[in-house]
Amino acid sequence: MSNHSVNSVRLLGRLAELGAIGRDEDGKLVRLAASRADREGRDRLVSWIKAAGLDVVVDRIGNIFGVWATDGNADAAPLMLGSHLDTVINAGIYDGCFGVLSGLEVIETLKEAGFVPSRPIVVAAFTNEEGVRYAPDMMGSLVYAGGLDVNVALATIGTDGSRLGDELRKIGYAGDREPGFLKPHAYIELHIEQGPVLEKEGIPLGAVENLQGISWQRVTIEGDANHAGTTPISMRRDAGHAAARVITFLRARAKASNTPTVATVGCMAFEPNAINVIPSRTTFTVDLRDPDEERLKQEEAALADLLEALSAEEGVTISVERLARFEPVKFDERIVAAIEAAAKARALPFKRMTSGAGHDAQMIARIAPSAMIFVPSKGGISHNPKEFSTGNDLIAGANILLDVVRTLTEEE
Ligand code: HGY
Ligand code: MN
Ligand code: MN
Repeated sequence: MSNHSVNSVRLLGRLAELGAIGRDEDGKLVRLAASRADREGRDRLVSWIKAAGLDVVVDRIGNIFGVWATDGNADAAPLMLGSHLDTVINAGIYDGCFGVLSGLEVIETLKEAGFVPSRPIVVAAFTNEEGVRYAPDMMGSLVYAGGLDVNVALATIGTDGSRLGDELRKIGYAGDREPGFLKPHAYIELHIEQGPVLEKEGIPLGAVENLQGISWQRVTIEGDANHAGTTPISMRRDAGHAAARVITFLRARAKASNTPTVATVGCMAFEPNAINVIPSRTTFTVDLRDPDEERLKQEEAALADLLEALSAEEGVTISVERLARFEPVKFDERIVAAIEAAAKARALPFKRMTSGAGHDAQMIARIAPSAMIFVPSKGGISHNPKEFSTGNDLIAGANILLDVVRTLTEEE
């Protein structure tokens, strides 16, 4: 099997084609969940799934499934592949799309080779993996895995004040199937690493054995607007300065930790946001991550302690809203071993690794044995238009997925 290959022209061509969908007036790639641009990307995927002769199913949270079942295997639990099509703001073209398109490509390659799997093979595109417009991230797969009620998810209000359920209906992807309608036999997600490890070590493939914990919070600091010129420092209730102390505190702690702990303040808004007015309010997000649950809890506690001290020292009022909280996840040893075996069979160097990014696989792991395959990211860059992976690495990763899928669906 290890000499069989996916159709690299088709796969790389579709990646480029999908990457051209959802460009804004400045040419930036922005396909936020349930947006018009997201619909265009979804429609293109559905056209490819239909052309491949698969059944298309959409569930109530808008997850899209391409189902390849035969008369002989339709009753068996399916092997599920997939990832997501939605992107961050000013994104690269590989994050998520590579996993969905490779899943479809593997199915088409196996169909064209006359392979008859022992069970259905399904490719999934999960809704709102990025969580940029609607929190939490990995929402569609979280709902699918039963970790969030679908009606609660549909009622989520986005950063633009929109309601997810309304937006899914507007783009024609408010499906009727109940999320979780297919319980996978196993789930495998092929994804770009989005980090520097594989490239730095010159290794073309990652067998991902675990994924770090994620904590998302929104912090609001209320102070007093006042004149920038006349208000003595000692009399200020400066929400902007208090926010700045949070950012520097989080960076200093993560840097000093000598552990994989990371902390990011990605969004921030000042009010009234005027050059000569002391900010009366700041609203910002805090993204904390760590592969170790106890350490992640310590980081959250340290932040809570700082916010308490800040409100006393700076005379401000601070409130915190939890946006997402996912514990670290360990993937299925049997599937990770199958990924390693497939790499060995192709004499492809590989290494076991932890995922720093969140992925749909961490949610589907709640209902089925799951694992991930990584390919190198140039410069470790992602969530950035400079995101890039070479055609060779992409195809090598897709061929490992092909081999593992075949191994897991050969007549048992
Ligand atoms: O946040 C993440 O790690 C993923 O990109 N949603
Ligand atoms: Mn992703
Ligand atoms: Mn992402």
